[in-house]
Formats: sequence, C-alpha cells, structure tokens
Amino acid sequence: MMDDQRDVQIFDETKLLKIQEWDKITSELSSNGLLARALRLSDYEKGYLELLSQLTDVGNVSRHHFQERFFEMKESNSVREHYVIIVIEDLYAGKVVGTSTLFLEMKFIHDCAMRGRLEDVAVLDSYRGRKIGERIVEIIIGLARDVFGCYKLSLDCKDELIRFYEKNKFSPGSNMLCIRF
Ligand code: 16G
Repeated sequence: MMDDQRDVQIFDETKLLKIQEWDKITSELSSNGLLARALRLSDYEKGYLELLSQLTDVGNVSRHHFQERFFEMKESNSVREHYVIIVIEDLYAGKVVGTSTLFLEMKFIHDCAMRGRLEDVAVLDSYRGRKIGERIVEIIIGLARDVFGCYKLSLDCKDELIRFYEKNKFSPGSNMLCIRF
C-alpha cells in the first residue's frame, strides 16, 4: 500500500466537528487516551476486523479485499455519504477499540428525506465498562441529527441489548423481521 493511501478516510471527518456535543464527547474520550475519527484504510492493521468479529462472523477478509470494499464505499460516499464509519482509537495501544457505522438511506417519503441506520456497533471486550459504547452511540446520533439531517435513526439488535439502547435515547418502534440467505 502506498504511504499516502494509508491515511485515506472513508468520509470527510471534519464533519464530526458539527456535532453539537462534539467538544464534550472528545474531551471525555481524550482524558482516557482515546480518539474518535473516521475509519482509515490503515485500520486494517489496527485491528478493525478483529473488533468487528466481536459482533458477528467476519470471515476471511484479506487486506486486498478490505481495500477493495473500502474504496467502493468511499466512491459511493463521494456522490453523497452512505457509509459513515467511525472508530475509537486507543492512541497508546495504537489499535481501534470501538466502532459503528451510520448508514444513510435516501427516501422519497418525508420530502425526499434521509433515514439513518445505526449499524455494526462493537467495543473490544477488554475495553467494556468504560462508556465507549455510549460515546459511539452519541456520535452516531449527532451525525444523523446535526450533520446529515435524518428524519429518524433506527437500529436492530439482540434482545439483551434493548436496555442499553433505551438508556441511550432510543425507544421501541417497528419490529425487525428478516430472512437469512
Ligand atoms: C446487530 C447490529 C447490526 C449488525 C448485526 C450483525 C447494531 C445496532 N446492530 O444487529 O448492525 O449488522 O448485528 O449480525 O450494531 P448478523 O451477522 O447476525 O447480521
């Protein structure tokens, strides 16, 4: 990988600064040596996929495959953001310890509104209990509300996580059903 490609961000992370509570969120994180930022290509080496594997089966994603998917997402973001992936980095350990994706879906309804989906929330096991999940959810809510003007933000999760999301501003809405292929 060329050096100048390593720091490529999946979306323009200066948009994070528009989140209303950004200063509060970042000062809490930085007092713990943590930094919130956009996913970068080099996060493959910083444990991004191991982090996701705490959530579900990731499979065998080679660096090449990761890079291909990364640029597909980035390319689609260049027209309008769809894949707003954030990570929390432990600056001392040099690894990513938390992540989530805000997926943005264009609608015709509600005056051609944007709908946000909170996806792929993961916090490294050894970093649990430090309110990192709460900060991640706060950031995604801020992005959906303050930056991308979504009319709603929704998520699906396992039953045991419903309480966590209820404590973090979500309330029960419509049901989620799925077919597994
Ligand atoms: C959870 C995640 C979802 C993720 C899925 C993966 C949140 C809020 N929800 O539902 O984003 O894609 O798990 O599980 O993070 P799966 O492999 O069973 O689809």
